[in-house]
Formats: sequence, C-alpha cells, structure tokens
Amino acid sequence: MKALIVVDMQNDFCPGGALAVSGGDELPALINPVMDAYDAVIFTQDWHPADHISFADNRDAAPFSMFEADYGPQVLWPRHCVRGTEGAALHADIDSSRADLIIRKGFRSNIDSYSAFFENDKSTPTGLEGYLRNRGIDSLDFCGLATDFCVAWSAIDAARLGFQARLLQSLSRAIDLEGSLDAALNDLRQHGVTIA
Ligand code: VGL
Ligand code: ZN
Repeated sequence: MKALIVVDMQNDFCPGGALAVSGGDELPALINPVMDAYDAVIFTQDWHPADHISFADNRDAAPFSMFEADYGPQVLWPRHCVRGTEGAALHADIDSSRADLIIRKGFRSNIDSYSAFFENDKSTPTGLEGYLRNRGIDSLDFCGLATDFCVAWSAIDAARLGFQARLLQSLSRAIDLEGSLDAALNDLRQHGVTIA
C-alpha cells in the first residue's frame, strides 16, 4: 500500500505569503493529477501558536538567524502559519478534498516540527507512524514545501522508520537557505531515500 504525503501546501509558503517559497504556487497543478495513483493521500499542515519558538519576532532576532534551543539548533523564521489564519490555510488550488488525513505539526509553543513524524527534538512523535502502520501503508512518496526542510525531514524520518521513501523532487520546491538544498539532498541519499 502506498501513500502520497503532501507537505505544507499552505498560503504562507507560496508567493505572497510570509515565508514564500519560490515556485510554490506551481505545485497544485502538478500534484493534483498524481493523487489518483495512490492508495492514500495525506496532507501535513504547519500550525503554530502565536508565541511559537521558531518566530524571530518573538525574540527580537533577525529572520533566518539561528538560535540554540534545548533540543538543538533552530532557524528563526518570519512569523508564518499561525494557527487559524489565512496564511496557515491550505492553498486554494490544492485538492484537499482528496486528503484522508491532514496532520498538523508545530502546534506546541516550545518546539518546532519540520518532520511529519517527529518534532525537532527527533523523539516526540506526531502519531503519523501509527496511522500509517495501522492502515498497512509501507511505501511513501513525498512532495510539497519545502524540499530542504519539512519535505526532507519527513522523508528521512520515514526511511529511518523502515518505510520505503521517495522524494518527488519536481513536485517540491526549496527555500535553499545557505546551501540547505544540497545538504538536504545529500542527507536524503545517505538515509536511503530515493530521489525521483
Ligand atoms: C517549514 C520552515 C518553517 C516547511 C515550516 O514547511 O518546510 N519551513 N516551518
Ligand atoms: Zn513552521
């Protein structure tokens, strides 16, 4: 059984949004047509409280600077995907009616969550693993935003957990912060994620 995991196709990650990823708005037209090929389609949604640890303006820091959190280095992002706001809503053109499950992440104030499986401490589970195993899903294709953060971290965790994991690179777009895309692609390969 195989699932398509559509990562963070939200307004704030598309052009015009608070943390816009170049070309993000090209993805709905590319992702929608492939959904039919999967046994399950699962969406993730970045969903932060206003006082979230990853927001630069909560610490008077510059966006895209680094901060040493209890759980390790954390990028400080422009305020984005505040739960319940229009920026956090799924892009109007992605066919969310096809999602069996929409899993929200990053909803705790004191920890960020890039991966769909674990928060950034790499140990607090989101529950997605159990859901997939319960449904007998063993093969996962990842697409969406952003290739080098939430998509990569999710695919790497999937491979670590023993799922067959593929990155659909042409159905994803990257932030590419100081070489983060190349670093992510290396990491993905090293963890046995197929880059398609
Ligand atoms: C993401 C940065 C902060 C992502 C989420 O979806 O890749 N990146 N929050
Ligand atoms: Zn976020």
